[in-house]
Amino acid sequence: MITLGEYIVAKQNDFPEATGELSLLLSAIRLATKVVNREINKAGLVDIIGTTGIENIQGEVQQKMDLYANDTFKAALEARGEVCGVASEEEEDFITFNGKRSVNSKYVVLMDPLDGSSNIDVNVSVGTIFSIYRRISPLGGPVTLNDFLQPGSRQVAAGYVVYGSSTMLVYTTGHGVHGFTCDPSLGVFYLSHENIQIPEDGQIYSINEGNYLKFPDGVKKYLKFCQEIDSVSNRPYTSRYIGSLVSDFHRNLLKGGIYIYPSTASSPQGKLRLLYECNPMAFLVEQAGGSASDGFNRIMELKPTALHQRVPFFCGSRNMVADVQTMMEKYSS
Ligand code: P6P
Repeated sequence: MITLGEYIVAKQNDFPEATGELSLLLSAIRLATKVVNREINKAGLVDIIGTTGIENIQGEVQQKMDLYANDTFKAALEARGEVCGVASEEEEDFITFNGKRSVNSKYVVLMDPLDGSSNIDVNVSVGTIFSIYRRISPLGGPVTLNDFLQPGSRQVAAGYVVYGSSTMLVYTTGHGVHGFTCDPSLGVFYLSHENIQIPEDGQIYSINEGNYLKFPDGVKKYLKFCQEIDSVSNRPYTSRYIGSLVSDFHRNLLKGGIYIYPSTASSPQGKLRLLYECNPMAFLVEQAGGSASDGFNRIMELKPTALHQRVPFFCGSRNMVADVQTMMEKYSS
């Protein structure tokens, strides 16, 4: 039984050039995860569920837990001094850390501190998503927006925490995808899923079919393909949609499947954010042997133009993403 901390250090020792800063950064995320996990597990008993009545930059009402998680991750990242700046779904602009160590650190973090938080009130699992880059501005100088607007292919690390029936942290530093499960009696994350690989074919599709009439024709064609009866290709597939990206992604990562949040007539760029939802999930799924696209292009090759930009998202088993991309190209109006 190896702990997350032991694993991070062991993997760091595999790379002589590693300075340990990324290891300390990942440890800061580990600490914040434990604090947030504790609060989520007692949500409903204390006055921490429900909404703040405040809208975030997205125009979505902030949940009390959104702000708690955001503040907890920011504090943990600032305290460790390994990060010079953070961008968050809950912050309109990026945050600069001005501590002595922070200004000379080489990493920036982008995060969705609590994705799917509206599910907390009804005890449905939620998650944290993070993405780590090396800054491109000079060490010691001011953090700039361009430090955050890097294509996903330049990520140094990415991961998520799923606060579900058990709490798991899953991350990659570009050398495979590894999952750690929290032992609540000790508050320790133990390695439970080393080198996760997503099946190249799956039988699960995850999409909000309530928006069917607003979907592009290529998505409509793909959904009908999923529902056809064909024993050779194990169709009809199974529809599973929790309404929590991290939970749907995690299940599909382990079992095979595809998650789709496409553009719709009312949301031409879809709903999910490129920088702190799609890019980290794309890094993880590619490291696990899957793929992630906007329906036409590889997600991690998109050049970001704004912190909170949205992008259509097709992510999961390689052959399933290829199938829907073929239909998107064939039927794109
Ligand atoms: P809809 C949660 O708000 C989220 O960002 C993802 O976690 C989830 O997959 C999606 O939105 C659900 O959106 O429009 O289907 O309710």
